[in-house]
Amino acid sequence: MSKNLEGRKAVVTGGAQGIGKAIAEALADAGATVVISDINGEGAKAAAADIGRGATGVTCDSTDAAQVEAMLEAAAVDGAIDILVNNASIVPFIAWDDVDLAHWEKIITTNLTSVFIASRKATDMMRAADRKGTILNIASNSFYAGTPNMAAYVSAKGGVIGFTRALATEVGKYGIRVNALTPGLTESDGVKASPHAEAFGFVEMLQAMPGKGQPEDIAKVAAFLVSDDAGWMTGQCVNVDAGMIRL
Ligand code: NAD
Ligand code: 4PL
Repeated sequence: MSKNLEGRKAVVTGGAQGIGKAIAEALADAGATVVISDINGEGAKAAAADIGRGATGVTCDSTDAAQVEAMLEAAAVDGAIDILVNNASIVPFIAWDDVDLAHWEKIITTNLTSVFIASRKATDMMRAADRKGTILNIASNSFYAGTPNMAAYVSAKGGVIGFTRALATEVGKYGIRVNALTPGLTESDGVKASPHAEAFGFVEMLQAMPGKGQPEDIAKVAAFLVSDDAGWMTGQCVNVDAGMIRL
């Protein structure tokens, strides 16, 4: 991996484990200084220690605007960060008959409103500091597939893709890029510990290529999208799922 993120300051939300941790590691490999922000602060600190290379971990609930604003202020170098990866999410497995308003609101808040909160603050800071930063939002290919047992989640991820397109339009004039990435089913810590783990056989059948998606498979594409090599890409949603969905 080339050191194409040398000198960049990055924040990865929900990076204590799973795909977020792999993204944090890939950005650090590419030379970025990474802040892992997670509601699980102990996990964030442990992940940062694992990754090394100046990575740090902080406790931050992505749904709490005051916490997110303070976290981004603390992470800023000369007034802004360079890279924000909105990865923190709840990945529920819930039968449609059990989806009530409380579940719906919790998932929309955690998986969609959190993306607005961090993006609002990060782009305001980038503009004030005249920084051509970039945001990457982690959505899901379940938006395309309408995957069962996660109706609120699928809806939130669709919102994330819509917001990615809208925000790219709003901040493009400042040189700020905003993209999304849709992983397919991936063997993250969260998925391994959930009923989703039982879906790999079925999902592999739908993929063009065999195999279980790994956090590193997602992280490599994430590192590209936040690099200058993707400098002419914004408002895009890149699907990374061994060809399960062929857009
Ligand atoms: P995971 O459950 O392994 O990790 C999620 C992390 O987010 C955890 O460390 C958790 O503490 C943190 N988090 C949850 N709520 C938070 C909050 N309010 N504030 C801060 N941090 C919070 O998840 P994963 O499987 O690695 O998923 C990472 C991302 O990838 C998510 O956006 C998920 O929707 C997406 N995704 C995952 C898969 C998959 O199959 N694993 C597929 C498509 C998309
Ligand atoms: C295809 O985002 O995209 C299960 C669990 N299966 O979280 C996901 C697929 C899951 C997905 C996802």
